[in-house]
Amino acid sequence: MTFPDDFPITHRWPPQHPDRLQLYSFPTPNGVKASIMLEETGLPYEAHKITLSDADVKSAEFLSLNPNNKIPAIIDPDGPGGQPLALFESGAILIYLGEKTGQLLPTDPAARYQAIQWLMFQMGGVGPLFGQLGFFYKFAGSEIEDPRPRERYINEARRLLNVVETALEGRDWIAGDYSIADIALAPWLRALDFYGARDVVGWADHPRCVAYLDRFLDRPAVQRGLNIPPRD
Ligand SMILES: N[C@@H](CCC(=O)N[C@@H](CS)C(=O)NCC(=O)O)C(=O)O
Repeated sequence: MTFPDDFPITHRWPPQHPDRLQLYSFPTPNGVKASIMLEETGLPYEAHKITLSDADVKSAEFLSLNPNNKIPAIIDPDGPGGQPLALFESGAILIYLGEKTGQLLPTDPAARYQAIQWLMFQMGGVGPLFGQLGFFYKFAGSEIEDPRPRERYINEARRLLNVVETALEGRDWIAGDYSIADIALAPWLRALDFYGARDVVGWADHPRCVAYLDRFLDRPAVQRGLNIPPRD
């Protein structure tokens, strides 16, 4: 496989710098994980805006990269063995970039598995559950009369927030040192504000989570990554 010739996504989103890592994304809580990680590591990359409209994420060109029609996705023209590597799923992208750059993924085995553990906690718990909370509390699902789905996701979000609050006792970052686990988790804590759901999950009663998110948002690379690619 050669890049860009063997990658149909480039027909619609052509690279200006084919030697650089290509990011296909939109600044949502999942999308910014990849852009923040790229900003933190300093790896040269080129960002392409893929909106969440069907015309983009369900286009044949994007599906050729991610058959699951979701951002973010990347192509590294200089992947393992010098071959191009295409990758989707933000957790896999974070692990890959951590390993490629030797940054933000500890090399000590115990610390490494702690970081991966919290990354998985976000991928399998916080992300899907908070996402459903957003749907049932703010978006189309908020019009559904049956209160049970809404209550279910509010209660689960509260429970998950308590888990994070407890885990942050005596530490600045979720797995000890700043890592890919924080880049996965903190954007989802931030999303509670976007969903207008802070009060309903008792955000202010979680002072360690509040301080943790402030600490994350204070990082210059995070501020840059939150707006890549620009929405407009
Ligand atoms: N598990 C995936 C989830 C990605 C995801 O849900 N992306 C959303 C935006 S935050 C998306 O692309 N939605 C478009 C769609 O579902 O049509 C990951 O972590 O990469």
